[in-house]
Amino acid sequence: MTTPTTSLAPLRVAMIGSAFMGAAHSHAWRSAHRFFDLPRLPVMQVVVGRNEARTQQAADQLGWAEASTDWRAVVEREDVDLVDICTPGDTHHDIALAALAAGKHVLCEKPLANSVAEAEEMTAAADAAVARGVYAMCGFTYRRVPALSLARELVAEGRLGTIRQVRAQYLQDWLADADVPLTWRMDKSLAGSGALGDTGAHVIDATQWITGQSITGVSGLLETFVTSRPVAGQASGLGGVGDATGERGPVTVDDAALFTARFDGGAIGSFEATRFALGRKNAIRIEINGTDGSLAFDFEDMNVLNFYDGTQPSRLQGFTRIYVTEPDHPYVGAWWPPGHGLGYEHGFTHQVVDLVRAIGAGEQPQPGFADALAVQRVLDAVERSAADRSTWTGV
Ligand code: SOE
Repeated sequence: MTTPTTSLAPLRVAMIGSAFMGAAHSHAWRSAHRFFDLPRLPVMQVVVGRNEARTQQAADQLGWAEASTDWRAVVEREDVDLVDICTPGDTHHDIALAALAAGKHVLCEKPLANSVAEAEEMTAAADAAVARGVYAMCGFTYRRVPALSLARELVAEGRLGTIRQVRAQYLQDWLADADVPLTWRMDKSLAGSGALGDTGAHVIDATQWITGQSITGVSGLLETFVTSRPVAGQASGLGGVGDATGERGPVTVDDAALFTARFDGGAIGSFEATRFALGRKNAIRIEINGTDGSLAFDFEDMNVLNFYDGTQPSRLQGFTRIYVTEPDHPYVGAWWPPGHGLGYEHGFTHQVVDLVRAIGAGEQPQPGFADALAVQRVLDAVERSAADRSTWTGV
């Protein structure tokens, strides 16, 4: 554990949005410098929300010095160095462009935007800002799960040989009940898409990053099982209990998404994202098969990476369950004694660590907006493919 030092130059943060992601990011801004050596000291300057009382409550609870309801004024403030965007997708574009124009570094939640056109504009603005020493990063947090970072290292070391197949699933079940109330996540004009962009985007980014290969084409299938939901109800966590007897509003996004893909290094992939996989709470499953070995990961057992070394003599072969809790595993040494394990929140802390270190070094943080634009292009291709029924073959 490192000792927080006030001799570091501050990095004054404004966070826009204070719900689930806002709470996760706040935890990261609070804890990063207490466990990792950072070149700048994060200062939780101001949190922004729409409702004054609720935002003040969030500031008090999450540890922000101030609350505001005016993001446009906040991104212009002299005493803000970085804008952290934790709002629904429909606002990412405007906030990011305004922040970059005002010379602020940006951390933007995924998916980067609600369309390729928006993402292109954001990426152009981020590219232009680099010359001014201003950096933008997209929050594909799962890159910072130690087991997935280790997976990327093993692929880069050539331990899997040539990658042949990628199998990726992001399974949740918080919408399986047809009377979960309607929220922004089910409104295309606010969220951009449903399971596809919300969680599918994570596994698209993770698999491209781990394999070092880019997706070049897809064939997609989207489904909305429950087309209307209660307008009123008690939201809790992601889901909640809706008024089953009252007014219903339309669900305009996909509940589940499936697609197959080709990667530029010759691999083929299958992808699935759903909020209807009853019993699966946050099952991010990634399996990669190469000519020399395989990797398998499930976030519901997030401290474990399964590795099959096909170069071993056959009498010794079998998946090795690597418990990714050793000091020489990515990020892990900064935390607890060996074997004690990490949780969901640590990925966000590692994200802050990598961002602040890149800013301190004057380097582009990863993933930048260009990487997020690449993901956006895949999302868009899946939607176009799913809408085009001409290649659907009846039986
Ligand atoms: C909801 O599906 C959600 O909160 C996503 O928006 C997050 O990106 C993911 O980390 C957890 O699930």
